[in-house]
Amino acid sequence: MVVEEDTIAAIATARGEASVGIIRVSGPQAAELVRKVFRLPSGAPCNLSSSRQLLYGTLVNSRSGEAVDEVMLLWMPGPRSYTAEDVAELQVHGGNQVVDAGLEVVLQAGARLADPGEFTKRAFLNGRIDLSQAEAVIDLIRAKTDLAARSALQQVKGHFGETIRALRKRLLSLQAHVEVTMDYPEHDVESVALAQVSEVGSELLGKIEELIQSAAVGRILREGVYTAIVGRPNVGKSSLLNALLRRERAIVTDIPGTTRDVVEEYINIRGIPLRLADTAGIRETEDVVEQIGVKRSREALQEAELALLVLNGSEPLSQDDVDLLRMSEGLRRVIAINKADLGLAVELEKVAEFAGDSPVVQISAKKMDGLAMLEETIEKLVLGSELSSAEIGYSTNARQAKLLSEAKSDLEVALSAAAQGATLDIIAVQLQSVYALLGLAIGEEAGEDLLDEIFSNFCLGK
Ligand SMILES: Nc1nc2c(ncn2[C@@H]2O[C@H](COP(=O)(O)OP(=O)(O)OP(=O)(O)O)[C@@H](O)[C@H]2O)c(=O)[nH]1
Ligand SMILES: [Mg+2]
Repeated sequence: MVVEEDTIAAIATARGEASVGIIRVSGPQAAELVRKVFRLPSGAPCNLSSSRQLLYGTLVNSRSGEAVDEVMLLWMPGPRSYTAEDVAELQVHGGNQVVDAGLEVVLQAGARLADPGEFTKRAFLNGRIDLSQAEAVIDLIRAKTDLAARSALQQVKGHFGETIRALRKRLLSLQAHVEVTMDYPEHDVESVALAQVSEVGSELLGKIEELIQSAAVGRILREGVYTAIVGRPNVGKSSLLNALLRRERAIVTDIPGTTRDVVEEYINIRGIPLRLADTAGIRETEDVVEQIGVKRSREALQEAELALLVLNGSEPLSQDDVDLLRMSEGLRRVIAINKADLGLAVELEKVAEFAGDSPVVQISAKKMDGLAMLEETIEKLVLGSELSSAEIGYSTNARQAKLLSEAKSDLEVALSAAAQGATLDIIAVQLQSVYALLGLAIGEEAGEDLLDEIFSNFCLGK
C-alpha cells in the first residue's frame, strides 16, 4: 500500500438543496481530524474503533467550538474503505451553506481539498482496484441507460481485470517455457516450444479479439448512437420522434416543411442510448429558411451512425423517396413505412428492392402502432443480432481497445514467427510486449500522465 502523507477532503454530493450532503475525508489523519470536529451528544469527542461505525453527533468548528450542524458520522477504517485508507463521511443537512461550512471546518482542522477523482485514484494506488475498475466508476456515474449502468458495474466489479490477469498468467507460463528452451536449444525441445506457442498463442488471440469486439458495444453504451430521422416533408418524422419519446417534443402539423431545424433528444431504446435527431424534410425548395434546414438534414444524415428513413405508406413512392433511399444506401438504417393506419399504397416490392439488407418496418407514429417492433429492430441492428442486451457483460473502452489491438498484432507476429520456425528469441520479445500491453490495459506500470488524464475526468469528491 502506498502511504499518502496528507488527508484529503471534499464534498461528495451534488450541489443544491437535498436531504443530505456528504463531506468525505480520507487519509492517515482522518481519525485525529474527526476527534477535532465531531462531538457526541454528551459533548465529548469520540473514540473511533477499528471497525465500521455510524455515530450521531454535532459537527463543530475546532477553533471556536461553535456548532455547524447535527450530523451522522460514518467511520470506515482502512483497508476496508473506498480508498483503502481511513475514511470518515460526515452527513450534514443538504444545503449549500451547511455543506460549505462543514467542508470549511474539516479543512481548517488539517485536511487538504481533494483533486477531482483523488479518492478513486487513491483506491487505485493502494491496490484496491485496478485501472479498468477506476475507469468504470466514471462510466457508471455517467451511464445514460440501465444497460450502460449494468455493463459499467460488471467492470467496476473487476471482470475485465480478471480476464486480463488470466490471459497474462497463461502468457507468463508460455514465456517461461520459451525462455527455458532458449537455454537448451536442442532441436526437438525447440519444436515442442514452437508448437506450444502456436497452440496457446492462437487461443489467447481469440480471447483478445473478443475483448476488442466488446469495445464497439462499449462505445455505444458510453456515447450513444447518433441517429437521424430523415425523409421527405410531411411523412411523419417529427411524429415519430414524439412517439419514440412518448411526449410532444417537436412541432407536428399537416403543412409540409414544418420542421426547419434539427431537433435533438437523448432516448433510451431497450437500454441503448440514442441521440435522436429529427430533421427538416428533404426536398427542393425556394424558401431560404427551409433550404438551410434541408442542408442541415443532409449533414445530419452524413454524420449519422444510424438512419431512420421514414416513408409515407399511404402514398406511392415519390422521386424524393427514391433519391433518399439511394442517398442512404450503405448506411446502417431502418426503413420505417409510416401512416400504416391509412392503408398501404406504397409499392412494398419496390421498397424492398431499394432497401437491400436494411430492415423495413411498418408503423403508425400517430396511432403508436409498430413501435415495439421498430425498437426491437433498432436494438438488433445496433448491437448485432448475436448479442442481446441481456448478455452484455463488461465492455472495453477506447483506451483499453487500443492497447489490446497492439497486443493482438504483436501476438500475430509471434504466431507467424512460430509457424515459420523462427528462432525463439524473436518470439520471446513479442510475447514480452504482449504481456506488457495487457498489463497497461489494467494500469500496471501506468505513468503519471495517464493517471492524471483518467482521474481528471472525475467529479470532485469521487
Ligand atoms: N394518419 C396518420 N397521420 C400521421 C401519421 N404520422 C404523422 N401523421 C400526420 O402527418 C402530418 C405530418 O406529420 P409530421 O410529423 O409533422 O411530419 P414531418 O415528416 O415531420 O414533416 P416536416 O417536418 O414538414 O418534414 C401531420 O398531420 C401528422 O399528424 C400516422 O402514422 N398516421
Ligand atoms: Mg417535422
